Amino acid sequence: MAAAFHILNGPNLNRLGTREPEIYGHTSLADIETMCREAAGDRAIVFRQSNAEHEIIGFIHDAIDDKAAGIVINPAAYTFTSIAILDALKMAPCPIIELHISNIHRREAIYHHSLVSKIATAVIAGLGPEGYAVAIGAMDRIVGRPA
Ligand code: CA2
Repeated sequence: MAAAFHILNGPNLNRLGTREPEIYGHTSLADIETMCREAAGDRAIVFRQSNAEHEIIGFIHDAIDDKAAGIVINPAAYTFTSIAILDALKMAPCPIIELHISNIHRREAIYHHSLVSKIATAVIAGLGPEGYAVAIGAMDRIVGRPA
């Protein structure tokens, strides 16, 4: 069986679909998980969310220990602040897609400078919740690429 994709989600994303639909849509994180499982087909998906920085670091360590084929991460606000999450991601040997539901570059300046982008294989932003399915399709192609 193919190695899993780990889909990791940061703070407040457990509340998705409850406010600011003009930015984030009406889709809940549970809906997004279903969408990811459909997009992944036979490939195993580990789908996790935490509001705590240390738990997200633990999720990244788990992905490394699990020999994940790829990590898709929406670090939410930690995108812009967390050197600890950046350091954990640097240890991952697999491709990493940084994902944002909104287009962070169209928003206030505090959302413009991602620390994670420095080490991400690719960045997806502004496709709404469907960005997760796009990320899984892209990750499939990335891991299928010859070295
Ligand atoms: O667009 C994204 O996916 C973000 O990573 C979401 C973060 C924000 O800090 C980033 O700049 C961009 C914020 C998540 C807020 O979660 C919500 C929960 C409920 C309703 C609306 C948003």
